[in-house]
Amino acid sequence: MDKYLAQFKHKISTKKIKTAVVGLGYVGLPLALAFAKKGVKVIGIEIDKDRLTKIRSRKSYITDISDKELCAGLDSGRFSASGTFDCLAETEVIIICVPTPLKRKFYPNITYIKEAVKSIAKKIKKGSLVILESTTYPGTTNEVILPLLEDAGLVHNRDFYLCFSPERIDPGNERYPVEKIPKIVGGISPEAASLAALVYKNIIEEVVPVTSARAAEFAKLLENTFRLVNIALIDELTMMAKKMGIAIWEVIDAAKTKPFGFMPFYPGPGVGGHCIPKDPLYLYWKARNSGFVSRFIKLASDVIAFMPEYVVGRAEEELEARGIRLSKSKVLVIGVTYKKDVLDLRQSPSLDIIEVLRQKGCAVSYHDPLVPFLKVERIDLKSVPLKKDILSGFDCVIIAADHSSLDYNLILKNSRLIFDTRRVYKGRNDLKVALL
Ligand code: SAJ
Repeated sequence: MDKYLAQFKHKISTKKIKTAVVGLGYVGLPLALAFAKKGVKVIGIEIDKDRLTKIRSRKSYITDISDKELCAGLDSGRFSASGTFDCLAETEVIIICVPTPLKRKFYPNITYIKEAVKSIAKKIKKGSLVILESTTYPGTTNEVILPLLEDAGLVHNRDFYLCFSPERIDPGNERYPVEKIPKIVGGISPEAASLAALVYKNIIEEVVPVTSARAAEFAKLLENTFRLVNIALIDELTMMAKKMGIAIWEVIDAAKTKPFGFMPFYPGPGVGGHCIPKDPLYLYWKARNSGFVSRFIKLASDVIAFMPEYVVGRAEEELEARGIRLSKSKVLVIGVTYKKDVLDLRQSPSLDIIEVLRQKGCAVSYHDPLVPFLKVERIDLKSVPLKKDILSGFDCVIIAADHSSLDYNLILKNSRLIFDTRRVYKGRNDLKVALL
């Protein structure tokens, strides 16, 4: 092993290196603070001025990070935030955690990755390790990032080392903080992979090396495609069971007693978040460009996209059974985030439910303890208070996100009809509670 590499590895293992984390979102900020907590100096590079202001005023904007944890990082002197890439002159590890949205359905948008890499290429300290964490299609690291750095006159395995290591944050899951989630690492070269493995060994108990960046990119997409397809499957079986007059929840509870070869998934109002509805479409796009059309991904994506409409259709059925026309009804949607206890509206099915209800002429309101105001797309609403006289004023209450802080007894006692998409009333056979 050449002398530089040996020295680099020693500096990483003894935490003598400085790390830059590009993008301080739900992935980058917890990662940066995890490094700082373990004694590694980290500079977070964040172009969003609002976020920078919040960090400097010692306020966290990420659900999973408390102000206290943010302040601990800042006060330790090992975490700071910057709005520019100038700090790369003193860092030797650069981890990219920027968003990878869709241009439109089935079309990746890796602009944020490209912009970050172009900025890095201008300021990188020669010999640095660059790691991409953003979820993307297999081949991005080899086919996009490597050429961008080489076009800047940099030579791999000399001026930079390049790796992919997928982020695996599960928002709202306290059982698995960053340090407890095994970390896959795949390099453009074995040297790059070995450096990245050492970087993560400073903060994560288990590092899982694979033989290439492509394998690491694909592993992440396998994980999230697995979830998308299985959630879509249970959503479809829920619609099927309803037609057959069978309660799907009881079926799931029975099936999950099987101690092997089964993993329960639960029907919901649709699939939201920044990952599950989107990441598999990156794989679909790359596969199609490689001459393979994934019917599973396409079908699963279509099934989950239909769920909000299905929910409104079911609510309409329940109202009509009580002699109320949906178009003349008042409906309260409870929970507008994409899943319980996580302040994140991205791709939230609740927003689609509100849209569909409105298109059907409904008077729609919402309540969400995490979201006092809802101003997205064509929605501009204020969360109504959860009070008995307000609840009783609605023809139907749809529970779309089952936040732990909600008073479900108050809702049950004072609502006329509850459409419970999350089975919060498990085991309470109350005529006013309808299920998917
Ligand atoms: N959902 C269902 N039924 C289920 C499970 C989930 O309807 O049985 C819905 C949820 O309500 C939510 C959506 O699917 O709207 C996504 O939920 P999720 O928890 O699977 O996804 P995320 O985006 O919050 O977190 C996921 C991680 N979750 C888990 O592994 C449990 C994981 O897939 C990724 O590590 C992470 O996104 C990521 O960053 O990719």
